[in-house]
Amino acid sequence: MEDFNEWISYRKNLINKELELYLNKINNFQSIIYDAINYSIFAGGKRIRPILTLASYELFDYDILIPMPFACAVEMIHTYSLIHDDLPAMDNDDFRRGKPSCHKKFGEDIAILTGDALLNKAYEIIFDLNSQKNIPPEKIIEAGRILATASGSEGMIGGQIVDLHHEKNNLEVLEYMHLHKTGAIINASSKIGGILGGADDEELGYLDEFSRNLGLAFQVKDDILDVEGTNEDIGKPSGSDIENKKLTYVTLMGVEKAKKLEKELTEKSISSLDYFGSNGKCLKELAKSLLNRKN
Ligand code: GRG
Repeated sequence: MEDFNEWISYRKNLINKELELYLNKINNFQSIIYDAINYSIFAGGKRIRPILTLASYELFDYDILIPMPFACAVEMIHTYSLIHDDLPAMDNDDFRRGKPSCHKKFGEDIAILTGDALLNKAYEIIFDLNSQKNIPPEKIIEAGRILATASGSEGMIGGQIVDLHHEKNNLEVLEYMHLHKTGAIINASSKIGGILGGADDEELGYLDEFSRNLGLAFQVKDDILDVEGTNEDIGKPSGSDIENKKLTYVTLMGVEKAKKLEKELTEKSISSLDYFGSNGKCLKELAKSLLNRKN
């Protein structure tokens, strides 16, 4: 769909330009941190989460520069989580986004600090009230709180702990882990867009439902891509989940059932947007496009 591809690339380019501005290299004694930050941020991510923030905001208003600081903050936190996830103490992955992972390129010490720096930069941007004059401070605080909770021990970090330290042998634990590890930031990305756009409780409820199911569908697809994707497309060796004896939707239920589940979750997520009428068209297209993604 030509229009939709243009819609996506326009937003992706804008996000990349803003990220460049925020992460501009400073030539000082610690300048290596900017090399590592830029290496990881611009390694070729799809920018799904910041696009979700912008698209959720667009249900209510057209000016996507208003939620942009939050969209960039979400991508910074996502990239920090990938850098830390790749470390030897966690998933020990040598490749990310088709390139050597941050610690392979810069060493573990710099990779840890790069993740930490991105996490802190995200909140520095959000709470720079001078650059966010068009948003009432109470909305900035509410959206910031949602991002912090989603990133923390009851969100993404909680899911990562379950992944590393809890026995995963059934669908209930698997779903809990992914709703937190992958789903929490996807959920927050969408709700933040809604909050900044002025969504009421009912509208936020629909965005919550939409992005919860989308986050799970996204993870099921990730598991399918691990067995069906090419190394080139997914940017790392395929089949690593099976090799590492990981419990995934595919290893638990087989690839065909996993595909059926992904489709059902995507349809469910799309139907939560019916409430928004024709305003929900682009967000629905975004959900559909994730069903067909190759990486
Ligand atoms: C280390 C604090 C900490 C958390 C790690 C999110 C996470 C928690 C780890 C990522 C592990 C992983 C590969 C999960 C599968 C789903 C996922 C988040 C994939 C990567 O997201 P994409 O596909 O990546 O949006 P790009 O590179 O396009 O941004």
